[in-house]
Amino acid sequence: MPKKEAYSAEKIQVLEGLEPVRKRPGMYIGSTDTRGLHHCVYEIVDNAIDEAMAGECNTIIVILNDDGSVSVEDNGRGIPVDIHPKLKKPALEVVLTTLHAGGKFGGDESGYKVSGGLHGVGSSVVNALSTHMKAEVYREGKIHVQEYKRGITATKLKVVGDTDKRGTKITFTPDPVIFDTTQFYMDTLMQRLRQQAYLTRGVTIAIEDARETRPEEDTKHPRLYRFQFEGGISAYVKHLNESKEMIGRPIWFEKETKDGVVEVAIQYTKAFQENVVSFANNIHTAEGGHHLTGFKAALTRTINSYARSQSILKEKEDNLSADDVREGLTSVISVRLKEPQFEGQTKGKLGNAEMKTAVESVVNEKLAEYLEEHPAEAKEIIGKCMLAARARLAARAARDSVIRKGALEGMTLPGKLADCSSRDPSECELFIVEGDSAGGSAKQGRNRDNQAILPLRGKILNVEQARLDRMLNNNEIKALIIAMGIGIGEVKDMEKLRYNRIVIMTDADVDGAHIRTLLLTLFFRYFPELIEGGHLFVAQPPLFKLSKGKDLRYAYTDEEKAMIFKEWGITGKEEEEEEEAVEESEETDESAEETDEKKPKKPSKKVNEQRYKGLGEMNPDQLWDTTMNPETRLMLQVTMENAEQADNVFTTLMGSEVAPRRKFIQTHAKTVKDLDV
Ligand code: TSJ
Repeated sequence: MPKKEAYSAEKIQVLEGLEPVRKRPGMYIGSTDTRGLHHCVYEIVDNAIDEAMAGECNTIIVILNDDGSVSVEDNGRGIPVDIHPKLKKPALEVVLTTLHAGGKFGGDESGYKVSGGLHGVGSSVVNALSTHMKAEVYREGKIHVQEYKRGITATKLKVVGDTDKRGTKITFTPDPVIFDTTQFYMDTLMQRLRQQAYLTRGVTIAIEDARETRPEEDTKHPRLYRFQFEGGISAYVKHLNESKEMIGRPIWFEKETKDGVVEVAIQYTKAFQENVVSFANNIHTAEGGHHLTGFKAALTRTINSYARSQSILKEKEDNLSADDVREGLTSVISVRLKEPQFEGQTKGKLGNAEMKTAVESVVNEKLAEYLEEHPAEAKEIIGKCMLAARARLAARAARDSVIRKGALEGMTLPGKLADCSSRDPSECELFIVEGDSAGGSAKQGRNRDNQAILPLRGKILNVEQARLDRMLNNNEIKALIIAMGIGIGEVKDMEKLRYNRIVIMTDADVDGAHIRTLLLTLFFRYFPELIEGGHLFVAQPPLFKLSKGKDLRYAYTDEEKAMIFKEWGITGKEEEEEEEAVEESEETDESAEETDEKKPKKPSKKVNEQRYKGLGEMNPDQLWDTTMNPETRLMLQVTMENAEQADNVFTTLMGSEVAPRRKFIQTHAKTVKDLDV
């Protein structure tokens, strides 16, 4: 076959190779929403991380460019540029224009440890979904450049100069025809990059925001972040436990088995929550899998056999259960294997059965060794597990008494409930309101026909102090369950739901966020049907009341406040002065607010700002206008994903600098549904 023809034949094959990606992008990157968009960055970064895991680079930088493109650069060997013997094209071009070509071109099966091609096969997919991609390879003293448009080679591979650098730089511009949005968020990217930095000990991963105009959410971030953790997953565990009382230092071990490398870091805390995070080839396995099963089995076995060998656990006593030995435990399990199989609904479950044995044997051996060598710490850990066992038995007895058939039956509606007059569930709403004073405002401000109010005192519901199952015994929670009408456990009956919408309404502060998480967790564990049925909502009260003369406005975020001020022609400096003036007036004349509301204000161009510190500060009319009136309110519908996140302790995988509320709102902002249209 003449050479030229062979080349064009290849070319057609490649074109066919990427065409399905543009036709059905969701099949390749999961979705074309903001998640899919960010996924593109991860796909590219994964390639650089593979290079780092091969021990060939130590720095990766991600840059959000001002023109909407993203650059990812490493200081590795540089993607090979020599001509691929079969395809007769530069290896670089094959990698970026052929489906599933990533890492495979070397034909190198040298193993999981170097991990070339473990993942990151998606670089061509990203190329196909980019209006433009540019690859720069610094290799053997030369700068090699090639460009592509929508996955199609646009320029021949060229040498454009000399360099003493080594590495690969990929710059791509996501195609707005494919993606619903092409706006990148630092928060989202940082979260993942930080996680990857923990998983690849010692490697520096930096991100720079070089955009002139950033999304509002990002303006509070510095423009440059650098993640580097010498402690690897031990540092990760420490980070996850930052706010908790820890028992000893993180225990860390790593071992290579015939099936792959197993790395585990664990640390007990005095808290009750369990937080086990697992990864396979740096990919978060949210649904667990065999590696996790192996870990749990080994943990239970090793702790029990140590406790018995030391006679801490007496002969006649039962073994500690798997739940007991995981209470208060934080751990990160990271395995690397040759051919990972991801299963489950969200492909977040490791399907390789051999990893159970691999992890199990490593943890059995290394943990036993550790306990033997650290008897004081071991004693404290066992003590904690025994405490959990005792609490479990007590809690089960208590819960059984609540859940037992009929326990809630015959109980009258709680006295604290201000019910609505309608008995048609389809139009009824139940507001769960934090605090009695806010409850009072809500009762006065509501539409009595179809809105019921149940005030809850949040303070007594501290999830760190009380186990969730014990919470069911709490009178506040009992009142809620009775009010909803559906019962619990075996006697649960969704047909009896008394309100079509159940709305959690808490203060916009840390305590409020805490109570909200707790309620979400409760709903997630015991009433998932309510969430699945779309019955659960979170109210969004405003943060500020702003007025200028007669113009009264509410702002739900700091950014919105700034925008309203801007609209009113107030520059930053003036605004500051005004704020000071306002603060003074707030302190000296607190009742001015109320009277102002009722009488028309005197014409004044004075700008007034009130920051709501809690729902209780709002008078009934304000609460109605801003938060409860179906015509004007903003409510977020809770999805199972949201609730599960709350359940997983939403600080997981997040930096401590991000306030819980902020994170919560962000994750929800994407699922806002306009409920009342
Ligand atoms: F694939 C990609 F374009 F998305 C991409 C690849 C993006 C980025 C930011 C980096 C990389 C990448 C690939 N960095 N380093 C490498 N290394 C190799 O491709 C490579 C180099 C040399 C050898 C060898 O055996 O000599 C093998 C490989 C896999």
